[in-house]
Amino acid sequence: AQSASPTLASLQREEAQRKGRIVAVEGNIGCGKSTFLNYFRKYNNVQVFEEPVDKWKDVMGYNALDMLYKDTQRWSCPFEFLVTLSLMENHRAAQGQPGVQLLERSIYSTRHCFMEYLRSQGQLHSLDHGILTDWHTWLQQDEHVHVDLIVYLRATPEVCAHRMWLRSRAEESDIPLEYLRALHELHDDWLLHRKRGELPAPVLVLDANKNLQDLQRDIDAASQDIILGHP
Ligand code: TTP
Repeated sequence: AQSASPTLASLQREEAQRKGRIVAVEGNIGCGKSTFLNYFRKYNNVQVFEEPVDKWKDVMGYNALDMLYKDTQRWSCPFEFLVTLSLMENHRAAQGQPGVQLLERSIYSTRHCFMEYLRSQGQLHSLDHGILTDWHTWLQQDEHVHVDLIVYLRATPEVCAHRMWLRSRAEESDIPLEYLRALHELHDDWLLHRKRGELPAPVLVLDANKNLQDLQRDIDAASQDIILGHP
């Protein structure tokens, strides 16, 4: 019977399920990436890969995140290597899985936002930056860093600062607004103005200044894009 034949949408859904789909969630510190990821935990075809910030607070007994903020010049290089390793672990775990894999960040924001900021401030020596960049170039050639979509949670630096203040991560207590402003520009340059070369995937921009309730409406409206991609 006609009603039993599959629709185009259902075929696309099946295809996406079979192949798997990798979505990286990006945006400034405090923009709400964790809240966004938590929202998707209710879907049983979605797996969430969080950034292991807690692990960065205990690396062989050292609080690397705290050391980074206390003496950025000294610790930025090993910290960026640490972040890159953590994110590569997530990339690799997500590849080849059926369903939707939601990644908190990707190695791309480490490179284009954080490493770039640290270099521009002279807090990452140009030799350190060069070696890290070579590593990133090599890693990007690896099939395991494939991403199908980037969701950019775009919030003003002021909103991010307020949310950071609400969550009060001790290590981040002295972060100045200027740092969030600079990171905001770098995310925009990378994802909106495309100043950092070819993007690894299409970008879906969501206005993350909204409160959670309003943002949820946008997320629900965009879920089709996030889960299946454009037909
Ligand atoms: P984020 O990766 O922005 O994670 P978050 O928990 O702040 O995100 P959200 O509030 O949106 O849920 O940053 C975590 C910490 O790690 C933050 O202090 C910035 C730092 N960091 C670096 O210093 N370098 C890096 O390359 C990355 C990815 C993070």
